[in-house]
Amino acid sequence: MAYTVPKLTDYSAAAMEKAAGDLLSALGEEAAKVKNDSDWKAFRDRWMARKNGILTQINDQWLKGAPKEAKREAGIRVNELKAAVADIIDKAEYIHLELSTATSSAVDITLPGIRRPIGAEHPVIRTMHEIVSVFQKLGYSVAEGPVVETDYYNFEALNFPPDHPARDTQDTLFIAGQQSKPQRERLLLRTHTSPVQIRTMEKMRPPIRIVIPGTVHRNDPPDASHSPMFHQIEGLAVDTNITFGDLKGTLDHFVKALYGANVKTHFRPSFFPFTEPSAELYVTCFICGGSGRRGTDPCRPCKQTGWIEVLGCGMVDPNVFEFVKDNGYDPKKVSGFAFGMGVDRLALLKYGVDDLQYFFQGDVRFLEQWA
Ligand code: 2NL
Repeated sequence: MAYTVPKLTDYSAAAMEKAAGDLLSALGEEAAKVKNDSDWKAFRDRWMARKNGILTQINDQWLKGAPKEAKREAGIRVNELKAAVADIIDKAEYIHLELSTATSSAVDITLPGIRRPIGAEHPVIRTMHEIVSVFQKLGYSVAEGPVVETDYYNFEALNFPPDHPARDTQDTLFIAGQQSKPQRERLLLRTHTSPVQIRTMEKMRPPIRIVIPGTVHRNDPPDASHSPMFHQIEGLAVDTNITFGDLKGTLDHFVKALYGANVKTHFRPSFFPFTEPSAELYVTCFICGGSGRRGTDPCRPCKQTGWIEVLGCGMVDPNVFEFVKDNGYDPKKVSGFAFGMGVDRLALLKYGVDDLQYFFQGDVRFLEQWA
């Protein structure tokens, strides 16, 4: 006989347990009898139909009919039961769909398997791998380090003065409840991957060549060009007699490997607390080819200048080496260059995406374009 929802008069734990057990075993038996599409539809409607389906009935009869003092307990149990029923029906649907793709209920072993969509590398991670691999071919090692850092590694050892505006909570995300600690021990989300370079210099004596990819955080509200989390790659080369010429040659090679041998580069003076001198590296705009125009329209990515900023760089400030001097980094004996770039921004430019937020929303319609 077909299962019908019984009226509950006894709301004790044991009685509810039995009622739930009876319902689930009836559900299992009926699910096993589904043979074809019309069985499936009848089965689904009998259990799930909003109007008078069995799920609706248990809600109306068991829950709404419960005496006041049993309501809370009955609510919890009915919810658990509804979740279990929905889960079994989901599984039954999956099995039904798999079987109905065959011509009969017997498994046809000559049919191809069920094709599952394969994932694709995320465009930001793909750009990150491309950049890292250019440096690996030059002999650089890859290092990673913690995202939660101390003020010491994120700011102090990088020659940021104590009152530098980057240390403000407007710019940096701090871990709460650290006020009683000395400033250098306070925890924060790293705002760049440079702390890993300090950590690496503490562990490894010169000469070194490293690149550090990773996520970083800033206290910025999300918009088309900002995100509180983004990706950075920094690099560092330290040896005896490293010069600004080495920096220029290395980074010129890097952008040609990434954008093609035809691009031209130029360096403009800049400032960073941790390098002296400092520069920004520009390449001829790969959208307009350097003309600043696209047909009769102005070129937007380069703001009509014909040049696009790719990264910041410079010669490591001797004050930074002072913090790791005891591990062989005496600024009188070694020198080095360093650079840093925002991967997300480079990925936006590379793929012509006009809103950074697409990278972080996880919408498959966007991401499958890289599959
Ligand atoms: C940018 C600029 C830069 C560095 C990062 C660095 C690290 C150490 C010492 C010296 Cl340990 N410098 N990193 C140097 C120059 C620029 O990043 O615009 N990043 C997105």
